[in-house]
Amino acid sequence: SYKFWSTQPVPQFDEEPKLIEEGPVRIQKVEDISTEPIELALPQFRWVTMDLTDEKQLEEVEKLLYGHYVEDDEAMFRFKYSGSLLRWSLLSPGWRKEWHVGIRTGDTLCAFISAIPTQMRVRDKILQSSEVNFLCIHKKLRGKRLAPVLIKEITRRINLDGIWQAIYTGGIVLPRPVSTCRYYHRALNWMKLYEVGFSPCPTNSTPKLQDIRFRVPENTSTRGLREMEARDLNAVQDLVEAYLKRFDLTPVWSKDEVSHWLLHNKEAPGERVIWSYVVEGDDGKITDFFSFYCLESSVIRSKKHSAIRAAYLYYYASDVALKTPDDRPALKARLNAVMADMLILAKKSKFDVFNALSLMDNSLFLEQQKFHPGDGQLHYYLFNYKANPIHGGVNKG
Ligand code: YNC
Ligand code: MG
Repeated sequence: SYKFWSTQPVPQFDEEPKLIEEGPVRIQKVEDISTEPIELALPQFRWVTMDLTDEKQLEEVEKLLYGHYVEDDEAMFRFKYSGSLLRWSLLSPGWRKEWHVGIRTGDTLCAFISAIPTQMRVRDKILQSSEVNFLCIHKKLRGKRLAPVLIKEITRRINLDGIWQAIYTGGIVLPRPVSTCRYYHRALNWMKLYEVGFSPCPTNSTPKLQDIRFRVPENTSTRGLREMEARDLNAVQDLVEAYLKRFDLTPVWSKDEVSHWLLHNKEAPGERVIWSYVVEGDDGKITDFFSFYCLESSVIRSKKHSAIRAAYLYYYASDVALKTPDDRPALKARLNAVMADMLILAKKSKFDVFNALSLMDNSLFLEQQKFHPGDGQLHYYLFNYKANPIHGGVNKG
């Protein structure tokens, strides 16, 4: 019953789920891709390419998402992407203006979809690919089959650049997830999360006790822990690359990308996006790395609070996994030590909650660090690539 998705080069639910040879679903040539935009059925609509280096246009996208982007099932919270977070997400190395696609009615931006180029590794194959995100349609234009039009238009623009694969994620089930993760939440400001209706109070506890339960120490305890700096780029790239080899679906980053995605740019305008830390051994070697980014959520109806400040676990790595690859207890102990410090640092930076997904090695520390599973799931999808199911190993913003 997926009228649109059943026509697309993605595995369908009725197809045999047994082990398959991995590869593209269909092969095309750039010459065969139309140079004309997909037709917009309604005459008052027109395609626009958004220039996100222009502050005014960036603000228009910010405003559309602010009012109309992803909400939880009960419509209590809505993702609130800041201008600087959008700049980080969409102006990454190699970004293309044509992949920032809008629809206007009159002067008003009423729909958006975007992609960025990325190399991705699926098991042993490296693919030139794209990452599609920020599909958003104004609430008044929902249910009009505009989403398939946006998806077909961005596919066309990506194909014209000779790229045939994409990765994307979503909370809804479509044909057919390659991986599914659960969201976990770790309260840092439990009382506020309680007041906005995010954290319920268990019947055998009281708000006061809950607040105490989620307190973190004042100071970190890992020796050699400090903020990542530009001089750490090579070491962090090597460590993260080696660590990610252990997973089946990962990005493959150039030095520029490592810098863009992981290094806090003090000169960048607007609110801070990324926090990255390293552990430097006594010999000067970088042994561990972790990072998180800031994504606020609007609280849709609360008198007291307008937004929740959430940290999302991003990439991390530890050389314990490389030096003693089979020693899970050693890795578990190390990750728990650094992640406990990460929570302290996030608390110091005024985050209300720390979010993480059930991927990479997160199962080794989520429960011990008092993360609790939420109701949200995140499905990962590959466009025009069949792959066997993947358990853990992706991470994205
Ligand atoms: C979704 N999230 O199933 P069928 S995530 C993909 N991703 O098609 P209409 C989606 N498809 O079932 P509405 C989707 N949500 O008939 C719905 N669909 O086959 C499919 N929400 O279209 C749906 N942002 O226009 C159905 O639906 C068809 O008006 C119905 O619009 C949907 O960014 C939406 O959650 C999501 O703004 C735009 O509800 C709207 O309801 C909205 O009648 C709030 O559409 C915000 C929200 C989605 C966040 C994200 C990733 C998007 C990935 C898109 C797929 C990319 C494929 C790869 C392309 C490049 C290929 C290369 C190379
Ligand atoms: Mg629609």
